[in-house]
Amino acid sequence: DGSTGATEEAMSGDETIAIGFSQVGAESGWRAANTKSIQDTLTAENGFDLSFSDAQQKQENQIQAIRSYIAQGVDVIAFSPVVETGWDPVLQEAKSAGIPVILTDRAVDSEDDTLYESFIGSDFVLEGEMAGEWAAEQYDGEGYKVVELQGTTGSAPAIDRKEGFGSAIEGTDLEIIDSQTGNFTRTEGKQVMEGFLQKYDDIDLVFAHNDDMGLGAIEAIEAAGLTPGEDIKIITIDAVKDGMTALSEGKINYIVECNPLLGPDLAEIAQKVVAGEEVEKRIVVKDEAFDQEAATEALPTREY
Ligand code: GYE
Repeated sequence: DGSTGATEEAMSGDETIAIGFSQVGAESGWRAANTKSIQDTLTAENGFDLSFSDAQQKQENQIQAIRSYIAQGVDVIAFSPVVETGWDPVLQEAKSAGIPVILTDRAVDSEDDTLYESFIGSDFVLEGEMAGEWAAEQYDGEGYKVVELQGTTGSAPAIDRKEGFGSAIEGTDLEIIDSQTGNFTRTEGKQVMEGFLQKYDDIDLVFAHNDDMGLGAIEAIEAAGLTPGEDIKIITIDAVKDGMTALSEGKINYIVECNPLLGPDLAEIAQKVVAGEEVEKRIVVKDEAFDQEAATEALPTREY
């Protein structure tokens, strides 16, 4: 009857979770897929009222967004920190306001782990190690020169992927002859690779911290009259559609996956946190790796 319906409506109204999400930016295909996953999951239909903001890869914009979510009095704040350090003051403000914080994708470097409830994301060190192990297998007995395109300086994936790769090739004949940031974008990846190609004529392999920078490197290599995937091998991380397409065409040689579909885990953890339930402090997303054949097979059903 009518009154029951009204009660149900009032109840579901009460349960709507106001969530503020501060995204890193729109720097890559991975980021676009991550944003879509979050926006498609944190919907009114699923009981969320989402405020979303894009920080354009600037920490000050993220701090400002988090402060405005605190002022709005949302039920929960989630964000993907562009860099690792410098978050304690604003996280302390959220804590004082009684608003729980969930980290997605990237970690913060803080000694106080009571400043957030949970961190959902991939193990970037492991991704770097997987990339390094594959690179080490490419060694042809003649010394092997590697250039590295790093992600955004100070970001968790750039720090951890560099570390993982470095430790996996330690003690091998692979040598990282140069390493610079391309800020996770195609444009900067291309620019940095152009510089490397002018400086060195003996590059064997490019390790790019994401697909987009690898795709930029392909453009630079082709413009220099070389064949990507043959004259210079390329390994990247992410496995988004454009990267997987280049892999299936043989322009990239190997990709370690980083799953961007974090929306469903975030929704679940946010519901639990708001309901006062215990949640796991660290939720590790599992990743695979692809060679040309596996990419060709996976592409038709790939979601992102
Ligand atoms: O690899 C890159 C994006 O934080 C895991 O950020 C993410 C990284 C991803 O720009 O493409």
